Amino acid sequence: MTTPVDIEALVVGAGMAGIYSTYRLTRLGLKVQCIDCASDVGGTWYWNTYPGAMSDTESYLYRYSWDKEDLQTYPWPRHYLYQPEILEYLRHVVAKYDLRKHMRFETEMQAAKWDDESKRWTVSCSAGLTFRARYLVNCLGLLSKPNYPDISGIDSFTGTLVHTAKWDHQLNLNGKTVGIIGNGSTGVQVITAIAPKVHKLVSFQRHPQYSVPSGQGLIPEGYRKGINADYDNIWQRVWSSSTAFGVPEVSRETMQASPEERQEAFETVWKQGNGFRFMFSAFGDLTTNPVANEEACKFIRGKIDEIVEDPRKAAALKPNEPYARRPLCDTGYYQTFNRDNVDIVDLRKTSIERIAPEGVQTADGTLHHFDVLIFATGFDAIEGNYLRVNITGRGNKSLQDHWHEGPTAYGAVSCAGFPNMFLVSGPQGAFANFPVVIESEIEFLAACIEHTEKLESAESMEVSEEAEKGWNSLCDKLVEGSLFKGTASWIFGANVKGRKASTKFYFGGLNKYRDWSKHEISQGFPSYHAS
Ligand code: NA7
Repeated sequence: MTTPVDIEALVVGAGMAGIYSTYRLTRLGLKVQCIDCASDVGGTWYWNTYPGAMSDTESYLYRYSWDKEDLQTYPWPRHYLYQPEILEYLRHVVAKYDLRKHMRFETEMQAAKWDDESKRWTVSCSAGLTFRARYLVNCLGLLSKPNYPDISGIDSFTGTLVHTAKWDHQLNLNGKTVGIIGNGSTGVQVITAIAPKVHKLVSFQRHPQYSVPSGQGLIPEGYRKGINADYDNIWQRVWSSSTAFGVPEVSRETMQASPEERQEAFETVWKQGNGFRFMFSAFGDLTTNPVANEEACKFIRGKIDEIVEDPRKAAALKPNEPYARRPLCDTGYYQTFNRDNVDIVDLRKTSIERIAPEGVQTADGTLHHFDVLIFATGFDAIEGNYLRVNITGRGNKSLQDHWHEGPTAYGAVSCAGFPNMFLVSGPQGAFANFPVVIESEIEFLAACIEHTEKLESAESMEVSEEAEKGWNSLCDKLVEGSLFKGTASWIFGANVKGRKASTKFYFGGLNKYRDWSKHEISQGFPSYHAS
């Protein structure tokens, strides 16, 4: 081991969370080092460079809230941002605040160990580098460890195989025969983007998705002016909302409306665009009342029938489970299947048997030949990134051990037995618009660090086991009655083989999360003890 470099705070990850953490902690006067295994800033938006990659949060909210001047001036031409635009924005913030001097790239945290005597974390990184820090702020990302499907024969494929989270920019799809496995947020974007380029595209679809139009397009004249003039109110509304997506959250019950009113209400939000608007702005009970939920499902299935001309493709695209996965929106996904060069294999009817050297072999005996196979199969979300690093807290307890029943964290930021360690976008954070969630968590941890810095006879803060267990029970309780719970997806860890499903989000809403945070801060962190 090389001689450790002494710093005050180590921020691991230079994505949206790592950038803001570095900004906040340097503003507290701490000596901060931020590291990332990538060769530049960006996190999610550094890695996810597949065709069509974009945010489904409206541009005016997919940014930091704390720089008013930047909010008013930084350009965004369309309602939604594409990946290169987000990456450019993040680079711009890093440059504007001169944060790069605190950052080191191609440096991966491999192990972190707490020493209770010196009250320091020793963090060993790639290239033999070691840091000794009072605070360890993990901004490892919610969705960063790619998940590969558990299908036999993957290595035998002789064409080009690519995961969307590790896109190969040398890959030219023009005129190619392409198969894609996965039709979540990512798959829907890729399919829509590449269909016009490729010779043939086949989507292998296990669960169809309910998707609504995003409303993407250039912003009309005067739109930006209106947003700029109202930004203060906009943020106030976002912070006091549950989902923080800037859409109205209504309480009207679906079944109280007449069939005509229902149709009209769904039609209005469909036309306005945005997945969260469709789910929360027409009626307030789509995620809790199965009867109401089925009304939304019927509406979207009706749209699929209207849009998709080939009845076989339309039948394949229509989901029959509740509308209770992450709400998707798109820029013409269902329409894409009207193209002659785009087809769909309904894996509810025939499963994938294996990947063969030539392509994909399905159980009905068909061998689908491909030049390129794309995996849009998602991520080992939330804990996936943590469990590959050896993090050891007080009394030699590993984070793996601590999370053997599933990942938990008090307020989504602290684990008992891991003093002065914080997580951002770790387990049990608010299920809401992520930039806003990230900021809210960082505001909390920065306040906790500031508090610790002022302690006279102690150097560390550690959350109590009781508080962490209480938060976990609260998360379990809050998800009761939500239709999300019954639908297998990454949101509960059900997408990764061998991973125990658990409650990985706080479904109380961002507003309640922020109330909790304000209360804990104003009371002097009663759930923590100093030592
Ligand atoms: P998701 O939402 O986890 O989607 C992964 C997709 O891959 C989904 O359609 C899965 O089908 C499919 N999948 C995974 N394994 C297989 C196998 N073995 N066979 C067939 N299909 C498979 O990941 P995304 O990257 O799209 O989105 C993640 C988040 O990023 C998203 O929610 C946004 O927050 C941003 P399934 O539905 O499990 O049947």
